[in-house]
Amino acid sequence: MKTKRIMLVGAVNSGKTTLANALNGDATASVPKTQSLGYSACSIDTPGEFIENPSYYKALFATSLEADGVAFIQDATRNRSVFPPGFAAAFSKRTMGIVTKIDHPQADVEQAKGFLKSLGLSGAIVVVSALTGEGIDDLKQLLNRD
Ligand SMILES: Nc1nc2c(ncn2[C@@H]2O[C@H](COP(=O)(O)OP(=O)(O)O)[C@@H](O)[C@H]2O)c(=O)[nH]1
Ligand SMILES: [Mg+2]
Repeated sequence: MKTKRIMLVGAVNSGKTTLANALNGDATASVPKTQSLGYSACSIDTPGEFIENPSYYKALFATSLEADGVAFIQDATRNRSVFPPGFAAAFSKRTMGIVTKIDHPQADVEQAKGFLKSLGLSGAIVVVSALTGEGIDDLKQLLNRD
């Protein structure tokens, strides 16, 4: 079976590139600021600017056509969301939520899940830490199911 590829969408510094490295088995790779799309076997990493600036939304919609699904990334340490309510419904692919940085002392996982729920996701919300690896194997299994 072909590896499923998920597009990662989220704010600047939400942990997208670190998560992409973990999913692609390269957890120790350095994390340069993502200025452009990062294509890997399991993921398409997108710049945070694409969700923070509505004039880039069309780039997200176009890129999603090359992915099997779209994952919206919410940093558990942030007390705000950059996603417009209902935004997941604008994509024709399967959508899911991923809460990152759950290892952090300031993480508020329930608040982060609440932000993601307002997106109208078709799929699940999973919680992970790329730092400790918690939830990463579960996420990989979920991504490659059916
Ligand atoms: N504590 C903690 N920090 C993380 C985690 N994932 C990423 N970070 C940190 O968050 C910052 C932004 O990560 P990055 O992957 O570059 O975010 P991006 O801008 O969304 O690609 C970096 O300093 C990472 O080390 C995590 O699971 N736990
Ligand atoms: Mg990045």
